[in-house]
Amino acid sequence: MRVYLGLGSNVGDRWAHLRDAVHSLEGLGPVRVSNVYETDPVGGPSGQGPYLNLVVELDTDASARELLGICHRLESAAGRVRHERWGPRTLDVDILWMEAGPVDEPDLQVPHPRMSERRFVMAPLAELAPDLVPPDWQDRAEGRVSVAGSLWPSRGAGAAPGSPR
Ligand code: A4P
Ligand code: MG
Repeated sequence: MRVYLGLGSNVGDRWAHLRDAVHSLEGLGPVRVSNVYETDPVGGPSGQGPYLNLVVELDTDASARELLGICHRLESAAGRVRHERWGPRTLDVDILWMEAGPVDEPDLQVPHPRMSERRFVMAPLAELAPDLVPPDWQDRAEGRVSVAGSLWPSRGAGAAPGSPR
């Protein structure tokens, strides 16, 4: 089943946090990875640094609950400490959409309820799943984004690379 995860980092070695997380996700099965985008923070305290964001497509039979556990484990592995909502973080991993269908529970909503308002989600998602993005997302979504490169330039298209693995 197709699943899309959104990853973001704006603290520490942002390229390394994203690369390590995607590397772990590859252990679950085949993945497709968008370009990495440099993005302005949306919401949260003023003065936080820019994010790097990307989207990963997984092919997995894991349940939404199992995926949420995986997201939290990846965040812990990156040393994430939660201070405030939308605050700076080494790694955020959100479930964006699941082919298995929607989930609406107090601590888990899929599709992610705010994804279509955010360019940092829509731009990388549009690369992998144009069927999931509204045609007018560029007008509706907020926050500036630009392609920063690819996690593994040798594996696919991408502009300037981050630190090599
Ligand atoms: N949760 C509910 N649904 C989901 C889901 N679909 N995927 C719950 C993952 N988690 C989900 O999240 C709080 C709780 O949301 C989780 O424990 C889970 O039970 P969190 O990661 O601890 O806190 P958060 O990320 O600060 O809150 P939230 O509401 O998830 O934030 P958003 O809306 O995801 O926004 N700007 C840029 N440029 N790039 C970013 O990546 N990220 C955010 C976070 C804000 N601004 C950003 C970025
Ligand atoms: Mg989150």
